[in-house]
Amino acid sequence: MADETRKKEILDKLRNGVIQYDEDACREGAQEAIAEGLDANEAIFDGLVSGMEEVGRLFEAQEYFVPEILMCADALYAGLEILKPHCKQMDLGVKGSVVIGTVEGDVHDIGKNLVKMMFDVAGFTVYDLGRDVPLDKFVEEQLKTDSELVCLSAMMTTSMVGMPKVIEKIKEKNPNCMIMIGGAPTSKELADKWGADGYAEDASNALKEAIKMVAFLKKLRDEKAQKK
Ligand code: B12
Repeated sequence: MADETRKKEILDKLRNGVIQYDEDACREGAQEAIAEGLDANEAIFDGLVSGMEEVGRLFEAQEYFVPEILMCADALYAGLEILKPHCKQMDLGVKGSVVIGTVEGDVHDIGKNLVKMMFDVAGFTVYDLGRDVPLDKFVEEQLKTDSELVCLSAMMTTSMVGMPKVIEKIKEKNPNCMIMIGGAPTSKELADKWGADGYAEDASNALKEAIKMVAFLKKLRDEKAQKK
C-alpha cells in the first residue's frame, strides 16, 4: 500500500493529467494507482473527477474552450477505462435494474457514466441508453426491460426541460417504476416539482438513493403478495 505522500503524488498525476489533457499521464497514473494498491474508486473521484472539476472552472473562466474540454474528457476516460475494472464489487444487500441515459439535446455523459459505474459495482442490472437520448426511448426501454428505476441525467438548463415530459409518460404507462434525476442544473426541488421520486447530487449518493428506492419497491411487492 502506497504511503500518503506517494498516494498524493498519484492522485495529483491523475488530476493534472485531466487538466493538461494528457491521456498518457492518466493511463500511467491509473496503472500506478493499481500497482500500489490505491482504492480505484478513490483514484477515480479524488484524482480524475477532481481534475474535471477544475476543467469546469477553467471553462467558466474562459481559459479553456470546447476543444480543450473534449481532450480533457478523453484523458479522463483513458484513466477511467483502466481503473473501472478494479473498483471493488459491493454487496449492499439490494440489487435492482435501472435504465439510464442523458436526455435529448445533451451530449454530456461523464457524470452519467460515473453513476452507471456505481450501479455496476453494486451488482445492479444497467441498461445504458447513452447520451442525447430521444425522450420516448426512455419510456420504451423501461417498458421493454420492466426496470425498477429510470435515471435521467442532464447538464444543461436547455436539455433538462425534457425531464418532466419523460417522467409524465413513464408514470402514465408504469406507475410502479421509480425515477431519479441528476446533473448539475437539476435539484431536489425540481425533482419534486416534476414528480420524480428522487434526486442525488453525485454518483455515490445516486447509488444510496437507488438502493432505498429498490428496497421500497420490494417491500411494496411483498406486502401486496401477502395480502393475496
Ligand atoms: C465536460 C464538459 C463538456 C464536454 C462533454 C464531454 C462528455 N463526454 O461529457 C463537451 C466539450 C462535449 C461539452 C459541450 C458543451 N457544453 Co459543456 N461542459 C463540460 C463541463 C466542463 C464539465 C462537465 C463534467 O463532465 N463534469 C464532471 C462530472 C463528473 O460531473 P457532473 O457531470 O456534474 O456529474 C455528477 C453529478 O452531476 C451527478 N449526476 C450526473 N448525472 C446524473 C444522473 C443521475 C440520475 C444522478 C442521480 C446524478 C447524476 O453525478 C455525477 C458524478 O458525481 C461543464 C462545466 C461544469 N462546471 O460542470 C460544462 C457545461 C455543462 N457545458 C455547458 C455548455 C453550454 C456546453 C456547450 C453548449 C458548449 C458549446 N458552446 O458548444 C456544449 C453542449 C453540447 C451538447 N449539445 O450537449 C454549460 C451548460 C450551461 C447550462 N447551465 O446550460 C456548462 C455548465 C459550462 C458553463 N458554465 O457554461 N461540454
